[in-house]
Amino acid sequence: LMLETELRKAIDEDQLVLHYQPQVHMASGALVGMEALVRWRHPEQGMVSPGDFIPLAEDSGLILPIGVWVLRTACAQNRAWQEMGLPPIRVSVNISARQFRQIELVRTVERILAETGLDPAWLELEITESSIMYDIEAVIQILQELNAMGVRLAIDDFGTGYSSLSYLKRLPVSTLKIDQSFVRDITTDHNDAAIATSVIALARSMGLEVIAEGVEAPEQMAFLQQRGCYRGQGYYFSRPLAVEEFTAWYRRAA
Ligand code: G
Ligand code: G
Ligand code: MN
Ligand code: NA
Repeated sequence: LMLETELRKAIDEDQLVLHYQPQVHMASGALVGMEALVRWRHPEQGMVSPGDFIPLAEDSGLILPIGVWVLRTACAQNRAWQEMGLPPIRVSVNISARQFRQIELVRTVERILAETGLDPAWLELEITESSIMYDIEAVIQILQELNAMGVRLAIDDFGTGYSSLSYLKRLPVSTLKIDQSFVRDITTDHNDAAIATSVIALARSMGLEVIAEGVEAPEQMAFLQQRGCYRGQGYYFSRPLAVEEFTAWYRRAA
């Protein structure tokens, strides 16, 4: 309960920050996008990772104001980079299950895009399989409205949830993200290799983009490219970076 009170304060007192992790075209190293990842700059405990407060934020409902803050900050930052003359790329924002259960999400996204002046094409929302499956019919409607607005939609951690493949054709998503748990041992574990290969083939045959997460080594990158996955995100390219560091990276790679 104390943590909840502190988290409430964190929102009001500007203790949350976003870091950005590059997403690259692996062959050329060109920057193609970035994922916004929230951190809590706690006055005593230092940087707290989202794994340690997002679950609490979900349970308490604080994820709703946090989610609005994350969306607004990421969209405003992306617009600011464009205004600096950097070539436009997409920013991906994680949306939790609880946010997705609310039809207000559509209006919130619309309002934030209008406020920040960001073109919807430069925003991607990452949703997990479990949040899709929670209430599939309601989610499809929300996704269709976001898609009609021109916002891109990605399924995060693909392959780790319980989604039935038959739903995939009904979802207006444009990207599948191969979960890092399959990438970690991709060159040594036959099952992980088979799953990653299948996800790539599925994405390609359905005309979806595919990106691998958690790429840490050149062998993993080579394996993915050989099977037709050309985009990657992971420590091999860069960790998530604070705004200033990311700006320097952006200038170099774009
Ligand atoms: O950055 P890190 O690997 O520590 O993130 C841990 C988890 O927190 C990941 O599953 C990531 O998707 C989630 N996460 C990071 N930022 C956000 C955010 O802004 N909103 C939500 N809902 N989840 C986030
Ligand atoms: O659940 P989601 O896919 O949004 O989580 C992304 C998380 O993965 C972030 O917290 C980020 O810090 C972490 N991450 C990013 N790149 C790598 C990597 O190469 N290896 C590992 N182990 N984690 C990574
Ligand atoms: Mn993600
Ligand atoms: Na993921």
